[in-house]
Amino acid sequence: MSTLESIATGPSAKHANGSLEEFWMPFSANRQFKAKPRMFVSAKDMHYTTDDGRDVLDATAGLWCCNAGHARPKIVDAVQRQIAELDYAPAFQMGHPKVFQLAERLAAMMPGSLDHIFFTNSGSESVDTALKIALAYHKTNGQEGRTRFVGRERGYHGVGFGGISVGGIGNNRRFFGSMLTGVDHLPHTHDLSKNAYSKGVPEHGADLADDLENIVALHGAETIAAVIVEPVAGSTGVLLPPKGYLQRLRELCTKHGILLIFDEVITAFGRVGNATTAAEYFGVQPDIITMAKGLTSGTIPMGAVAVDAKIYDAFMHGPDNAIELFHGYTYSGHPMAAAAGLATLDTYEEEGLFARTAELAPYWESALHGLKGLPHVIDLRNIGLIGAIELQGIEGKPTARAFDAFLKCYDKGVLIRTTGDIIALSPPLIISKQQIDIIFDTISAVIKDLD
Ligand code: PXG
Ligand code: PLP
Repeated sequence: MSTLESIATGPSAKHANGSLEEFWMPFSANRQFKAKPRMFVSAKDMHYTTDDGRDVLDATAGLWCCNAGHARPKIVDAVQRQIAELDYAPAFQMGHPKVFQLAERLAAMMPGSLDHIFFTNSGSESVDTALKIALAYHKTNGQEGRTRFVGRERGYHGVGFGGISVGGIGNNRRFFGSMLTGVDHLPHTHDLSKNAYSKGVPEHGADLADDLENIVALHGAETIAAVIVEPVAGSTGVLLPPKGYLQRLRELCTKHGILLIFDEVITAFGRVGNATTAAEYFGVQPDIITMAKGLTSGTIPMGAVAVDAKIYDAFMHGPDNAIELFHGYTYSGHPMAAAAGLATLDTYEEEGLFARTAELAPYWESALHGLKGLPHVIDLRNIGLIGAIELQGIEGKPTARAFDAFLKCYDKGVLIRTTGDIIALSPPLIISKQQIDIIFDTISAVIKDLD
């Protein structure tokens, strides 16, 4: 479309920086945004700066990804140097040193024998990669009948066809045909009637894992390749695993020879406590972990899949010149992403940021639970540096009340994220106590002011 034509589509099409029409924004209300845009032009540490020069405190680490904060010097420097030194190296049949260094480093941070790392460019690609590895593993292992997957209601596993198939969000599935076949879903674990206002993991619901037995009874264990769950569901509003639930899932998967995949795209890299992964934090060992986001602190797109040694080893036979896994991306282990990843892991380590999560978590928890009793608030949930405020939706207008809170917080200089009528918070791990106070004081004032 020409500029003149786009201007002719109305005031929503114009902005100081040019036309807004052409860019189809992901997961966004395009027309609402384009009528009243919200633009960030720079970021540093805990803050964004808007195009009208306002500082906005980042209570969401971008989209759960900038765990080290914004424009951190070591990461910026590593990426700047990398692009001048080696911009790209072919990912297939060739290597470059940093991708091996990053895999070695990451494998050492993984729990148990998750000793091998496959690189991708996003969480969605990590999920599809993990599902494909699970299928190929069983086939390689002489159990080619294991082709089914089990996900969970209200699970988010990205937007690839594999991810939406095992995911449990109606809107993310219903427009997109038949997806993967052979998928069942466990019930979600969110139960306000029993667990409202729990601090940390809730008491009730471990038995919901036993539904896996029903699925096994229905199809036979010998048909099921893997179970995939988020240890803490992020996207659908911070749903915590009931005490003992993840352990129970692990026991059942082991009993039935089913691989257990933890999707840690949000929970990895210090988000839930003083641990690299939620698996380590909860002391439950999966067979595969998917990651992305915090791996590079959101700076350069990168995802990773950590797999157990027994899985990797199952592929490593046959002739030396045979490709073992027919899967990979042009940009798997991209030099820029590898450089950013190494510098990010350095930053986490040098600044002790995972320990910082654990140090701040009690303060965060009490600040969050200080909102109890405010109008519309029906639940408060937390773990590590994650928080959720569940609001009663407006009758007949789901999501409207929380979205209004989002706009009002933004106007007051705090970036929050909403999903349905739930406010989800996940600040960079460099946050100070004073900034925690600002976040909850602002949200409290905004909630009191909501319709
Ligand atoms: N798995 C999980 C558990 C995720 O949270 C993905 C996979 C997909 O990652 P990519 O990189 O393909 O987006 C995610 C992503 C939100 C929000 O506000 C959450 C995600 C992405 C964007 C927004 O809750 N999670
Ligand atoms: N489509 C075409 C036509 C391609 O040639 C390729 C890669 O070579 C792809 C899709 C996949 O792209 P990527 O490897 O970046 O996922």
